[in-house]
Amino acid sequence: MTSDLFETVGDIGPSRETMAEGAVLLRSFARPFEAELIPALRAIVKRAPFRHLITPGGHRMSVAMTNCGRVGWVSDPSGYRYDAVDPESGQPWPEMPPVLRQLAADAAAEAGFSNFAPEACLINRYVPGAKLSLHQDKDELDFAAPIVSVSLGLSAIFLFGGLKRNDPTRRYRLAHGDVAVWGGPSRLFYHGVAPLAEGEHGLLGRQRINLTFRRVLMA
Ligand code: MD3
Ligand code: FE
Repeated sequence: MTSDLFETVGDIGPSRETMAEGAVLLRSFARPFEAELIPALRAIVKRAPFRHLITPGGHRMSVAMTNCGRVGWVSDPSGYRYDAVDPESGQPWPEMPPVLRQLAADAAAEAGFSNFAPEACLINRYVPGAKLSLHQDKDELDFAAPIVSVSLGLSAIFLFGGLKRNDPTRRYRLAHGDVAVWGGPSRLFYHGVAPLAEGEHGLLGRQRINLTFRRVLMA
C-alpha cells in the first residue's frame, strides 16, 4: 500500500478471503471511499440520529441504529419490519448517498454479484461493550441478492455460524475498511458480534460503525 495518511500498524492492504460458499471478505476495500464516506455518514446521522431500538421481546438493543435509503429496518414491541418512514421523525429516511451506493455495488461486483442495487442501508453503532446476539437476517424476502457489510472504526470480533443456531461458529476480526459480501447459501447463516473491546480509533474515536446494504423486496 502507498503512504496513506490513515494507514495503521497491521493494515496489510487489500486482500480477499472466502469465509463460506457465497461469503467473501474484502479486506480494506472501503479505504479508498472513506474520505467521502465519513462526511456522508455524519450528514445522515444529523437527520436520523442513532437510537436504541426495542426488540419484540422488550429488550433495548446495546447497538444503536439508524438507516438511509428508500426503506429502513426498525424493531419495536410489535415486531421487526422495513419501513419507509423513520418512526422518530415521522419523515422518510435520508436518501442513500451516491458514495454509499457505489461502494456497495463495487464490492458486490468484486464478489461476483453484478448490478447490486440496495434499497436499504442499516447503520449500526457499537461503543465498547455493545454486542449483537447470534441471529439470521430474514426480514428481506429477496434472498437472491447478497448483503454487503462495511466495517468502520474500532475492530470487532464477528461470529459466523451456519444455517442452524447450534452450528459451530468461526470468529473473524473485522477492522476499519473491511467489506464483506454475504450471498448464496451464506445469506441465511447465523451471525453476531462479540462485545466490542475498549479502544480509540484514529478517525472515528471510541466506536465501531457497521453498514449493511440490503435488497428488501421479492425479485
Ligand atoms: C451474514 N450486523 O446488521 S455485519 C446486521 O457488524 C448485522 O453490525 C453485524 O448482523 C454488524 O444484521 C454484522 C456482517 C453481516 C451482515 C449481514 C449478514 C453478516 C451476515 C447476513 C447474512 C449472513
Ligand atoms: Fe445480521
